[in-house]
Amino acid sequence: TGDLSAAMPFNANKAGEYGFANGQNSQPGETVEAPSRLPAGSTLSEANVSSKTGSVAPEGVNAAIGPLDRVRVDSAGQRLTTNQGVAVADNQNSLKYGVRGPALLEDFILREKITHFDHERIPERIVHARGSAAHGYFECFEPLTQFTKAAPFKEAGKRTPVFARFSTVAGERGSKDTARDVRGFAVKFYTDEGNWDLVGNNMPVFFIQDAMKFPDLVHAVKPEPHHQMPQAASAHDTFWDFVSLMPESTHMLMWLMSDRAIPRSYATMQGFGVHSFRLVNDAGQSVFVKFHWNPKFGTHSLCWDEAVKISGADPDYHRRDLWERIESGVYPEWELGVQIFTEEEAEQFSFDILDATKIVPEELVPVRPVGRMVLDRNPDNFFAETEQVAFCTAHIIPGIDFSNDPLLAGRIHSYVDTQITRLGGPNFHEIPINAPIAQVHNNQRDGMHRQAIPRGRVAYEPNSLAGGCPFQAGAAQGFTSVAASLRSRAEQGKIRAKPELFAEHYHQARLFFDSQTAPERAHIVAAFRFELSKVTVPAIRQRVVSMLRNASEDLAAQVAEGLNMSPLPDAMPLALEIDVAPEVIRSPALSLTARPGDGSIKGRKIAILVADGAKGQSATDIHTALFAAGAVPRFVAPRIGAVATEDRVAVEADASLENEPGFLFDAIVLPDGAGAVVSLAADGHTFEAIRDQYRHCKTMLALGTGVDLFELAGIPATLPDGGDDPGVILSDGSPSATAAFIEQVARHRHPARETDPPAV
Ligand code: HDD
Repeated sequence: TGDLSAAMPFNANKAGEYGFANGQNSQPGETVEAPSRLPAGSTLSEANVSSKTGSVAPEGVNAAIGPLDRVRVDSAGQRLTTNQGVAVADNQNSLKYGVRGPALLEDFILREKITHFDHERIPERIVHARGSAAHGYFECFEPLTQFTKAAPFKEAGKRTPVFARFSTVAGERGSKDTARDVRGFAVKFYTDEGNWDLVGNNMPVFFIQDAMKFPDLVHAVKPEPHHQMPQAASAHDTFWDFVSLMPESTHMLMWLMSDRAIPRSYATMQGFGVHSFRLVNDAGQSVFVKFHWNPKFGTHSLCWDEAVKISGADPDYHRRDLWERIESGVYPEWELGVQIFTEEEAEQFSFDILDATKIVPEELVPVRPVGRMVLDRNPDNFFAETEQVAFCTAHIIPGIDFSNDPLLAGRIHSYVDTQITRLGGPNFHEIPINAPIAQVHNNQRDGMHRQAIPRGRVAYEPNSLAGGCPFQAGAAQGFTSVAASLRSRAEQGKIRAKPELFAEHYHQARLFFDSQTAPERAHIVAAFRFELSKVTVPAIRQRVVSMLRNASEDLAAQVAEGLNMSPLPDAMPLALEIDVAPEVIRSPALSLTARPGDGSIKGRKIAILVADGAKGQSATDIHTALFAAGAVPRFVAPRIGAVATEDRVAVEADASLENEPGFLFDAIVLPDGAGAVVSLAADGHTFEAIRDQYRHCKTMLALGTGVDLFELAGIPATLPDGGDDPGVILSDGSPSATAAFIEQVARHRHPARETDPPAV
């Protein structure tokens, strides 16, 4: 089989291993088309037709697919073999001396299998261990060449393949998705000028200002070392001990205690590059930039009670959501926005743009949309792609550069360094998911797991034996660093210290808190109360409240009250004595209510409760209407399977109240039909589902007699202030009632219903 068509894109002797299955291609000279792996109707092409020139990829082509295709394995129709390609006759029994005799050391098949298994696990990421990822593309809206020569921003419509990974920070690899935590938002751009990793979070600021403190922060938030508790939670003494001694964390704590820390899904959270970076144009001129990802489907969060319950019923809630959205074609999408400002402008700001605990308010520098990212393909294999992907802040390309943010400086070192342990050596860039689509040529050689087979005898430069190749690209094509001046900074020499404005810790914490709506502020208060009530050392609680007094007396007083702390501790002494007046004291852009997205209900999960005696037609009608609106409606009954409907219209429940509890859904529909009401009322899960929906401020629709279930569940007829609750809808099955329901689901929540403690 050695002389297969030279056109085959793989080692012809290994056809089966590389996905050309069924043994069809085992005839010499025969060329067999690989079967398409993509679902019918997919707009993606499997062929990697990118010429790597940077031209616009045709619609539907993802240039990253080709390189990955080379290593895809499809065993359909293939014999089982060892890793050396030796066919295995018996995969059930080890080799023994007689059936009851001892196993033999010579059983290389058993030993290879067990040895490989013994080494299946690699070290999990020290932070962001728990994550989920997807493939997609970034599409540029218009050339940004005035500011940057970076490849993704060169032409309108240009598409750059991406791989994006979302994660929690503190929890281990198997921990729940809905912990209160920061979410990682890391994007690898496979540009035609090399890989660019934008390794951000769903919050635009960070806990600390200097990488020197990162190991301390992580040790404080991780499970406590003596008993390894709690998992995936910041609600414990060591975390609050540390942050209360680090007042620079106050701003980040506001974000962490807000609903931002419990996103509804990865598709509905913002992302931020956090640091100030630089954009550099062809002329070598640079500006500062902050990166923002804004989700098309809006920025939406869970509420705490909901997050806690979900973590029990579906610890994979976010992973599943991302997977299912992509499988069902509701592709997660974000707009990339940039805030661009010059060094001169930055010098006038009341805060230091090198300080990662500060935002640049959107009211000060507007966010300019420059492109969009669409995630449209799930990975084939979690380990090979999601686990082995290595994001590194050091991975930048011509046109992007760093700022002097001291947190970023440490990161530039840390990520490459950690991959060497995690992925077993310096060749992690050759793992397919990490390999650039741009060509790689250098004189780096050898190391663990080297894949490339460099030809020739030259591995040095300068050389004459290889004609001087690979040759230096020169400043016109190659990466050059911005000649960043340290203008207006006095010559200080080597120093371990911070710029003066880094010592102002509270203005932006106040800005965040004051810019929230009343329900959002209430959630922040409740989160502080919850977290600090888990802290066992009273002095730590006191210290946090004394710190909060500097940000907001209102917040501090409410938290203290929630903790039965009286009198209030003195405010923590300020680190910065001079008064710097902030430019912006209210930023509506910081409230989730400012980010409804496209106003659609695409991707929302809606439970349509059904039971024997339900009016099947009305349940089916609402199912059809919700599906048409892009939502994910599911029939949920006391038991899965066929429902004996009153009108004999076929309804099949694909979920039960037991396996998909109500809080997993964004909204609920109660069925028409007196029989169904009786059946559902006999199952306590029904009332749990209805009360959770109400408590979590979700939209609820009762069809016809379904309204009786509201009453039986004790759902209040009005809002606490006596007004009508727009999120509780009674329907006669008319299109207008359905439209009203869809409109209210799109609003996500109805917080006017909320009381603390909850009434229902
Ligand atoms: Fe980090 C992983 C984001 C500060 C050191 N970080 C990691 C990931 C994200 C972030 C999204 C997961 C990437 C993936 O999906 O594989 N980290 C941030 C942000 C920070 C930040 C937005 C502040 C602005 N990180 C930070 C500092 C250091 C690190 C200051 C060290 C000095 N981060 C790491 C790491 C990780 C990591 C230890 C763990 C696994 C990995 O890198 O690949 O190197």
